[in-house]
Amino acid sequence: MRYAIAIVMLFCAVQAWAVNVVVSDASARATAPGQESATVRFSITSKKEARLVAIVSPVAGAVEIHSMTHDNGVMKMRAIEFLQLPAGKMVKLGASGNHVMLLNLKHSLKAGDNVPLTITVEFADKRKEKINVNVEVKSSSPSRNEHEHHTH
Ligand SMILES: [Cu+2]
Repeated sequence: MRYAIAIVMLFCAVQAWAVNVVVSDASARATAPGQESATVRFSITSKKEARLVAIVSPVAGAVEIHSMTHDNGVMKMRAIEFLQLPAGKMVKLGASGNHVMLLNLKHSLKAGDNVPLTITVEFADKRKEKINVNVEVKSSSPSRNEHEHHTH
């Protein structure tokens, strides 16, 4: 098993020259029974100026990019159509600030699961690139005060 992972990683390293967009540290928290949404965290770096325009996952009815702003001391979230990716700069999507939500989950996320995510990025010349990502589901830690969803 460990050997197989090493081969996959080597393969990725060899392929890296052809890739314009790199996504790393993709993770989500295990969901509680009945929980219909989950936040996905990842870091994304595009070599060229681009926009993150779409995300899909087979486990979610919809995936949204959310931005969070402070408005007179009140935290507000809204879905945004795209996220700007400056050339060469790592953009982090976490539990606060800009984040990605899996909505209408088709089944609960269990620790140890891998959830596929397909991220579409559009470059200035309108060319698009799709990046397939495996999101690692980690056990939820109730001790940490995290951004849980919430009604919009
Ligand atoms: Cu949200």
